[in-house]
Formats: sequence, structure tokens, C-alpha cells
Amino acid sequence: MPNRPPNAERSFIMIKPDGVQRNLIGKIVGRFEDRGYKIVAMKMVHATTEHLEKHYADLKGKPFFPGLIKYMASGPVCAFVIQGLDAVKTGRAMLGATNPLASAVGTIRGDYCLVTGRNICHGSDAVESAEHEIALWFPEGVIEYEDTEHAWIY
Ligand code: RTP
Repeated sequence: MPNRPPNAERSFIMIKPDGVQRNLIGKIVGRFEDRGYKIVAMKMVHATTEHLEKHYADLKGKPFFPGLIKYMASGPVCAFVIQGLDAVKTGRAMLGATNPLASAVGTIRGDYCLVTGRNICHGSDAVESAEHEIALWFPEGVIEYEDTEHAWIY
């Protein structure tokens, strides 16, 4: 069960190696800030194969798994955590569909990419997986601070 207040739900978002190489970090992070989410953790990581296999453990056995791990290990990613109302579901909606060609214009994938194998970003698919992913990528913990903007957004 989620133990955070609705206004402080968290999701793990990751700009994949292609998004980083294409200098899209600022644009992607900016979309979440513009929408009203707070960035409560962020770092650049060139992840190991072992770490990525943990992140994508539920996909082990899929035919695309080896290619996915190779892609994700091919360069640094930008890992961050957004916090705010409905962060997980709305975060996924902002990313668009797994296949960018099926993503609506106005979503991140719908605006910036074309193929599933280079879909530039990841977002947690459930509150429970967000908690698991945040602990995996930010074992040092996430910033806690008083957000004074809610009165202007919610
Ligand atoms: P993500 O976890 O990266 O946010 O993506 P997702 O939930 O939208 O999609 P998921 O099914 O979890 O797949 C994870 C990533 O694997 C790559 N993929 N390739 N058929 C394929 O070649 C294929 N299917 C998935 C994508 O990079 C996808 O985002």
C-alpha cells in the first residue's frame, strides 16, 4: 500500500541513453516541472549490465531483453524522481505509449522519437514499482522538503 500523501506521490523517470546523447534532458525534465511536479532526486548514471538487469527483471526472458540491456548500457542515463499529485499515472501519460508511433503528439515519445527500441525515456508503471525503482537507483535516499507551491497548483 502506498504510504505517501496523494500530493506527494513519487515516480521514477529515466532519460535513456539516446535521449541523453540527443541533448533532450532539459526539454524532458522541463515538461515535468512545467506540469507542476517537483524534482526530488536527479543524477547521471552509466549503469552496469547487472544494475539494468535488476531494473528490468520483469522483462527477463523477453526476446528483446538482451538488446534492451545493451541499449540501456550504451551510455549514461539521467535518472530522476518526480513528486506530486498522481505522479505515476500522469507521468506515464506524459511519456506516451511504449511504441512512439502509437504515442499521441504532445507526449514526450510522440514528439521526440520514432521507434520502440529508441524510445528515450522510462517511467514507473505503478506506485509499488516506483518505490522499488527509486530504492534501486537512489539507495542514498531522496530529498524531503517543504513544497510551498501546492496552493498555487492544486
Ligand atoms: P519503460 O519500462 O522503459 O518505461 O517502457 P514501457 O513500460 O513502456 O515498456 P516495457 O514493456 O516495460 O518495455 C521496456 C522497454 O523495452 C523496450 N522494448 N522493446 N518489442 C520490442 O522490441 C520492445 N518492447 C519493449 C522499450 O525500450 C521499452 O520502453
